[in-house]
Amino acid sequence: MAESVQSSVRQQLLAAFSKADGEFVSGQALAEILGCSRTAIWKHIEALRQEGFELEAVRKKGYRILTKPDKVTENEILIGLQTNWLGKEIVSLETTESTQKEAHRLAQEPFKEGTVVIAEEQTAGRGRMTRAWHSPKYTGVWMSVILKPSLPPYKAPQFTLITAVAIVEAIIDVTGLRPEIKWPNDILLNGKKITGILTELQADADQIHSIIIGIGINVNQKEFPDELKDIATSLAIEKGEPVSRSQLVQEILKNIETYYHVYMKEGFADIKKRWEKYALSIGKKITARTVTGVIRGKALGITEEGVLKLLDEEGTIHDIYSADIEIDQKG
Ligand code: BT5
Repeated sequence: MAESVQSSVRQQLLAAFSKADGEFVSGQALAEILGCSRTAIWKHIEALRQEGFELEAVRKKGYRILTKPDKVTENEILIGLQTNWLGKEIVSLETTESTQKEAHRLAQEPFKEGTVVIAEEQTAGRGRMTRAWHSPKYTGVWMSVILKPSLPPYKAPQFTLITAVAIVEAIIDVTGLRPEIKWPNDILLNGKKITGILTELQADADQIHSIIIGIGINVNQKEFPDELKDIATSLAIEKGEPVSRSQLVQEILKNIETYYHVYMKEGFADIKKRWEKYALSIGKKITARTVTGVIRGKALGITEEGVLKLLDEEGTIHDIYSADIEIDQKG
């Protein structure tokens, strides 16, 4: 209890610095905003320094923030977060088995829509169909976003596509790199996977209770284990310098909030257009491996529901709901 009160004071302190936008805030002003003594303020400033924040203290001027540590704790994400509701509630963990698992648990209790679970490390991160997701400490974004749209379950795949667009645009804005989307849930740079998205549901037959979007982004890894080295890359490897994870998370949350509103108000058309602009496979010859078999053909595009349309050599159009796809090099 005492610790959570302390950390909420620190959040208010960070919010005050965020508002000051790099300018000094006097100790007196901070004491008034937070309703505590100047000595208490000093102690909180020290605690933030321990967390890795660089804070300057100048007599008669007060304090100002110089740099944030590259961590993905609640404080790093909240300072500068430009959303109205998404990510205002953050559960940040140093280590966890899987943020999806944690988010599923949270979604069974009363929770605020837009709650985000994020971890510095996952010990049992997962992909689709119980595949493993490699999530080493302090190097990536491993997070789950919980939404509660009032929609039927068949709309859920669209959230993978909304999230993919949100992530691609965030990566472009933060790094200048130009990723591509591989249907349904991969984002690639130079043909290697940088991001995986895992959309899961708690729902009954006609109503979504909650949708849990798992996002894994390789940000600052310098290398990968043998089994991934040919298929995975990180933003830092591609850009040649480290990338701020908290800034990336802030941009992604802002974009998801924006596109979620667009989608709920106007439907899928705008997002579909953007998705197709970034998509790698449309118009190409591909091989789709589904649970029922392998289909080869030309990827025609996606439907309003996010289903992939595939034209095979006999001229039959297939609706692909879920698959792993490979792009034919000759296609
Ligand atoms: C995915 O599955 O791409 C979805 C990954 C979602 C991970 C996030 S992290 C936060 C949240 N919490 C979780 O526990 N999960 C979500 P899929 O399309 O099935 O791809 C899985 C395959 O990608 C694996 O079988 C590997 O081949 C490969 N892979 C594993 N770790 C990777 C990494 N860090 N980078 C690139 N590829 C990886």
